[in-house]
Amino acid sequence: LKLQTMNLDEPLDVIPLERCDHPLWPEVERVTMDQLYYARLEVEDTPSSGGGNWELFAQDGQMRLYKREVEIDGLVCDPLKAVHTVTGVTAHEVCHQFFSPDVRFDWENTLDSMKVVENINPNTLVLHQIHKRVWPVAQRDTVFWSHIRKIDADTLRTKSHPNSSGKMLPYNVWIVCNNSVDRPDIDRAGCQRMRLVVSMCCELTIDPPVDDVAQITRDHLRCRIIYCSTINPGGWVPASVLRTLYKREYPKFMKRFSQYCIDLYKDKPIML
Ligand code: 6CM
Repeated sequence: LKLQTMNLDEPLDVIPLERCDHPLWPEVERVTMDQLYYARLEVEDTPSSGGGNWELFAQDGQMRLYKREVEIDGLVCDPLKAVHTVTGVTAHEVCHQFFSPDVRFDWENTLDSMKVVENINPNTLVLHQIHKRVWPVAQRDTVFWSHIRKIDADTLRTKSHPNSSGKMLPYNVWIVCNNSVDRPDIDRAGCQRMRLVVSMCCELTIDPPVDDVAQITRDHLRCRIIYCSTINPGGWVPASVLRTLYKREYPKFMKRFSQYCIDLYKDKPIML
């Protein structure tokens, strides 16, 4: 097991893992890679914000949540970035739980229903979700593709100064990317359709480093979870209702979901 250092702030070249003829595939590739790059930028370095424009709105131990206040056509579409570091789980395990529809209701509590409407390939699904109604606004639904992939350390290459930041290269990185898709054919069931771009990017570090993978125990696993979300509510919602909801629900989600993963895997073999 070779652990190196790299500059995590440089753009990344990532080799596509598989080919697929589905018409959505070029978008899946592009958005997933964009989200990987965006997630791994430190909050101070996000170019679209002019740098350092994130507002820290919640903090608890290792967990930090930031937002930028953005309104489009009068609708709150605040980008959110949540960063948490947990021990005892791998990037693969955390992303697997976030991706897998089979366990969605074990940790997700904003949903009334979820249906897989298309299997693009084993790593890519299209889902229709109906979210719990929030008073006093119309109920929302979403239709989005969801894609999971592993980014090997070898496929993460920097353009220059690979060791300049002195950060340890993760053992591996996994990402799940969810992105809305236009599907007017899917019945809204009386809901207003929201649009979302969501990613969960997980960086696994082996700490302390070991010479042989066989020596790794759960005590060596340090997983940095970076969750990014931008939701367009798609129709009228009072700004204060939405911002209050996000401020309350996102920290709860980050804590609940990460603890769910830790508890689930604590006595199981490690899935690197
Ligand atoms: O990312 C999360 N869950 C994924 C799997 O379900 C998926 C869903 C994203 C939707 C996020 C919606 C957030 C707001 C939900 C409130 C209920 C709707 C009211 C709308 C009023 C306009 O990516 C975890 C989502 C955690 C949310 C706290």
